[in-house]
Formats: sequence, structure tokens, C-alpha cells
Amino acid sequence: MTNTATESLNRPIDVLIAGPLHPGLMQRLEGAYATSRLWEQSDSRAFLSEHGTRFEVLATSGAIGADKMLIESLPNLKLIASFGVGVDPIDLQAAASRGVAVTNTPNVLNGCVADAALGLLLGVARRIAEADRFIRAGEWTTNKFPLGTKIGGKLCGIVGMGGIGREIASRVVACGMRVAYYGPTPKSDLPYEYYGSVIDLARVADVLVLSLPGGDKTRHLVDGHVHEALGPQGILINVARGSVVDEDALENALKNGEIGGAGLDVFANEPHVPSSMIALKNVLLTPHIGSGTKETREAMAHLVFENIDAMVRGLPLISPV
Ligand code: 8YV
Repeated sequence: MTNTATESLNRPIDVLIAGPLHPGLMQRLEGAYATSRLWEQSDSRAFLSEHGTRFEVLATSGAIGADKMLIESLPNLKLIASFGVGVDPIDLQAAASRGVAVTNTPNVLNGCVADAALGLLLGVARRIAEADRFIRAGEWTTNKFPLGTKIGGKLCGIVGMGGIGREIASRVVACGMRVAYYGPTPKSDLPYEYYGSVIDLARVADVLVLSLPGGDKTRHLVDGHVHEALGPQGILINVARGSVVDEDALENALKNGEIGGAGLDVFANEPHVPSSMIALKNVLLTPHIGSGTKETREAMAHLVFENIDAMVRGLPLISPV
């Protein structure tokens, strides 16, 4: 437990850090507040029952989350400040029923997640990782590398047209693609064609890019029927959440040539990726790096800190969920 001088606040406050966060954020929190690192406690349950009443703020992330048990073991909790835009591992209902506010880090990561989606799209269509392996294996001197797929002129179907989806749209348009999208409601300010179901969008799309929130409502939204609709030349890109895709069905679709290829940054059981998926040639895999640039992670860390600071000062939260 560290009790240190405060950076900029009106009253002492205890912050519980749920798990290892961005190092700069932890340093800043530990400099400004009385903090405890939950994951370093030898018996976290015993720690929470002894000290749970102290904490008004829980700092967590979209990977670590906050379940009902944790929220209920902090009776004076006022704010869950999460690092990341996705809040699917946070029990929002448990937080709301206890009057606990939740903040996340939207918008600051839109550009980098969209860059990662475009990288995966080009990587799959132009077989970039495969081409790199081809040279390293010394194959160029004896073989011709197989042709890729042109993305210009093709239709990119975006599932989830929030801040990230919009950034993906502008990037693929710059590559000469056409755009259509699916989401809960059409957006009147966008020139792209709207589809009322994922399967209808998959039928017309050459590439389907997933940039929607995870959680119960979107679980396995992309199943075997959607793969079939996307078709044998189709490419699936997922920068959203692994839970959105039926991973077994996707593996079968890739194996049987029901879809052409996939670029995946997120998985059902991170950080574990099934070895059967790793063995497939027509899939490009990255370890959840969508927001993973120094600049964006710093901006996310700053926003977490600013939300906590706003709560402490009694000011409106900057990015409430
Ligand atoms: C983060 C993310 O890597 O923002 C999100 O929802 O998935 C990523 O930006 C993650 O949440 C941080 O742990």
C-alpha cells in the first residue's frame, strides 16, 4: 500500500488498481492518490474484505474488467475508470444498481484501431506476412509468389459504424473501396449504404470488417451463416472482440474454403489462440494490438487519469459510459 503526496486534488482518495495497467498511468495514480495493487495481494478476497471500504475509485481496463463480486466488495465505490473503449468485462448492471459511475477511453484510439484494421485487410488481400515468409525461406529464387487480391473497387462492409468504424471507412475509401455498413441504426450524416442485418451486408461485401462492441448482445453475431454469405473469396477482419465471432465456425470456414481469408486481432480466449487456427495459411494473426501505439496508449492513460481527477474535484466526468 502506498500513501503519497497528491498531484492535484482537493481531498485524499483511495484508488484500487485491479491489475497491471499502462506503466505511466500507474505511476501517475500512485503519485497522486493512496493506491493498492489488487493483483499483488497474496489473498485478494481477504484483502478486499479487510480494506474494501477504503476505495472510492477502481482503475481497471477492457482486458481486466470488474465483475459483480469485485464491485460488491467495494461498498464506497463511486467510479470505475477503465483503460480502453470496450467495457464488456465490466458488470455495468452491478455498477448501475450500486450507483457507481463507469468511464472508458473512447475516440482517442479510433485512428490507431482503424490503422490496424487496414493493415490486416491489406495484409490478407496482398498476402504480406506470407510473402515475407516466402523470402525468408529462400523460395524466391526457385518459385513465383502467388497473386493477391486487389482491394480497390471492392465493397467493404463495416459492422459497427461508431468512431472506429468511421475511421476505417475513410481509410478504405482512400484505397478505392466502396463502403456499406450495418449497425443498430442508420447514420443520417453518412453517404454509405446501410444494411439492416449482418447477413445481408455479408452477401454483398467482399470484405467484412468488425468494429462493434463485444458483450452478450453481440456474442457470435458472425456465425457459420455469415461466413457462408461472405463467400469463398470473402475476407473477414476482426478488430472488435473475439466473442463477436463463432471461432470454431470461422476455423471450419477457413479450412473448407467457405471464406477466402481472415485477419484477426482479437480472439475468444486471449491470449490463447487455438493451434489449429495458427496452422491455417489463410489467416493473419496479431495479438490485440489495435490501440497499441505509444501515442494512443498515452492518450488513453491520460483520459483515465482525467476522469478520476474530474470525479475527485466534483466535476462532470469526461467520458462516462
Ligand atoms: C485495449 C481495447 O488494448 O479499447 C479497447 O477496447 O480492446 C484495446 O484498446 C484494451 O482494452 C486495454 O486493455
